[in-house]
Amino acid sequence: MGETETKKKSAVVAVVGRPSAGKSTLVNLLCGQKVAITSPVPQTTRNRIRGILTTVRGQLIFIDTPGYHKSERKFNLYLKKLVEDTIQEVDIVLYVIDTSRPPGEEEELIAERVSSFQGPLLAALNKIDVTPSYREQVETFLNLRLPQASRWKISALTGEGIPLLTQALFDAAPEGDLLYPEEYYTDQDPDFRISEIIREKAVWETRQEIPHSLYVEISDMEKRENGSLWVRAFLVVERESQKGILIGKGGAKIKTIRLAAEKELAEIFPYPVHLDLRVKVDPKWRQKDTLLSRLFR
Ligand SMILES: Nc1nc2c(ncn2[C@@H]2O[C@H](COP(=O)(O)OP(=O)(O)OP(=O)(O)O)[C@@H](O)[C@H]2O)c(=O)[nH]1
Ligand SMILES: [Mg+2]
Repeated sequence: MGETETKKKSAVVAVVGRPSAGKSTLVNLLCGQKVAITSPVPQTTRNRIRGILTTVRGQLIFIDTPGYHKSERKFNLYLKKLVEDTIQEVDIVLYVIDTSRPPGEEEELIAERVSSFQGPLLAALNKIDVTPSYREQVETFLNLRLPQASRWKISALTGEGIPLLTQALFDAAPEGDLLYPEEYYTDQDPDFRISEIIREKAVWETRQEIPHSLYVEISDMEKRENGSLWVRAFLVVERESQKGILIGKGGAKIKTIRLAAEKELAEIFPYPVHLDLRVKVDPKWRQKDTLLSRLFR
């Protein structure tokens, strides 16, 4: 390496915060690609989703995490543990805090969790495009609880403040080799991505109770002779009434979900994806350890 050539930076960044703070929206924006599904319904993310940004300065690997919040339900304990484990394994923590809501008990909980992190801690004050704003309360909260965190005012919706935040992340990153090939922006398997996009469309089409009661499982995938991919997926809910809502009158709702998912999948994959969606009921799925540990990784 020549003397004038600067060394590459490389870091794994945990993106943490309470439900609906805008973590997934931010990761998508930072990576320039949609890697994580988003929705107005809290607790959308259930996995550790990697989004990768490669620039001339090096590579940042973002780990989007489920919204951190207090709950003793088995389902939520799994999600909480994913966040806690992630913080243990990363170089940098990016704490996303929503300035459109006053910081409350949930923020206290996250602040406590990240306060012991030894590496660089950045706080992204998100949703600065929203009025009324609780930015002052958020600043006071951070002064009190996490004075060591640097502050970055951003909007993951409009993109305001993002270049400065990206620069700060690279500044904080250690020198190192790229962990992924330059063209990668995520490391998700196709079947996981497909199931997530189906889940996102189902969440947007139903809202309220359905999103938390739903998981999507791919049961079959087959490459067809014409080059297209055929996928059968089950949308699993907890009650018969929810099954009815998802299917809709004469199958109208499930058709809307299918078409929306197929449209988005056509933009992601270099071949058409045809979905065969089925709805089934499993009243106890959120109590099953083997299923939860397989689904929430
Ligand atoms: N106005 C505004 N809305 C935002 C901003 N960032 C995110 N949102 C919205 O906030 C909602 C939640 O966004 P997500 O990115 O799904 O939030 P999350 O933190 O990943 O949520 P969980 O996965 O449930 O923990 C969505 O409706 C986003 O469009 C922002 O900067 N400004
Ligand atoms: Mg999310």
